[in-house]
Amino acid sequence: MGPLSQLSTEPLLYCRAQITSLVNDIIFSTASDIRDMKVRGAGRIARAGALALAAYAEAYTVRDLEQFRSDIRKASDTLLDSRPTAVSLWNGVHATVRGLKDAESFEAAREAVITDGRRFAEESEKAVQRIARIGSKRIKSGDTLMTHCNSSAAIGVIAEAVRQGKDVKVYATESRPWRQGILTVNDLSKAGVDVTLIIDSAVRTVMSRVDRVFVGADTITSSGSLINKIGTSQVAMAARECRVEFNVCSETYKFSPKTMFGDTVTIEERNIDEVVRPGEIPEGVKVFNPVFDTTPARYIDNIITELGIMSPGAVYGVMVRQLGDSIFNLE
Ligand code: RUB
Repeated sequence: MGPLSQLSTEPLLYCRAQITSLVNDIIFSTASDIRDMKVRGAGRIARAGALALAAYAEAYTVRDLEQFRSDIRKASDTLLDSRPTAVSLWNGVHATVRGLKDAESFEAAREAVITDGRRFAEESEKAVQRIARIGSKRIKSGDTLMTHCNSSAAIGVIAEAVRQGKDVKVYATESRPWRQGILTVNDLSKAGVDVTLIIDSAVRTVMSRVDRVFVGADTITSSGSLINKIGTSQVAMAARECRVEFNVCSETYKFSPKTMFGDTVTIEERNIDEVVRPGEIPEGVKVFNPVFDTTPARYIDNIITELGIMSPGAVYGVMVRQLGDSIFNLE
């Protein structure tokens, strides 16, 4: 390559590098927003992942199918590495890239990622709205409810019941250490709900006044167990002891098909700075900060999904039906 061609291609290479780094920024900034919990909640992170891949595909300029496939795979892995527990992100990313394999041209592959990413996000929003309509029917005027953490699906159900004119009271847990309960009381208060904030250790005391619990889901396993914000299982056990109905509000993209084949759900552990300030405890004292826990299926009365209300025992059948033939490619 002579000096002339070097002169003419260098600016082009420079521009291409700039564009590539801008395109990669879409993925890196979404992954870091999810990791730092600027975007949080299982539904929101799934939509953010799907829309980031769609935006990445839209901005992608190298018109080479194999290169595109490989870069989308890397982008997907970067997003999936951001938080490990919510299967919604995995399902959202896989729903977005599913057309890549059979696409015969770069244009077709890019179009598939853009369309499927946007479709996933739209359907996810619709599922949350449908759950609100279905779940609200479980609530009677005069009910006292409890919710834990900050779940848009659970809040949607309660807000819809109040919108229909039902008179309900809600206890919302603080949800240490991130205190998502503060978001919840703000959300519910904006929706006109009579809401009381309680500290997490008040759950057992308050449960005797509660008629129904509504929580969200990060992941539901093939055996119908729930993985959700740490403390959910204690809420469920207290509810069972007091004979209080325990409802999980979960879009079906929070069902984990991987658990059918023996995969276990990784429970995220976060930095100890979220629990104690530097210097607050003696050196050598350990801090354990798991941010999700597992509620066994036997503590769950209803799983409220966009397909309807089901028992934990029905989850396996729904997974098989939804996956169809693709079930054989999962193991
Ligand atoms: C949020 C949490 C929520 C579920 C469901 O944890 O556990 O209950 O994600 O939320 P974090 P949604 O704040 O650590 O992400 O119904 O909004 O999907």
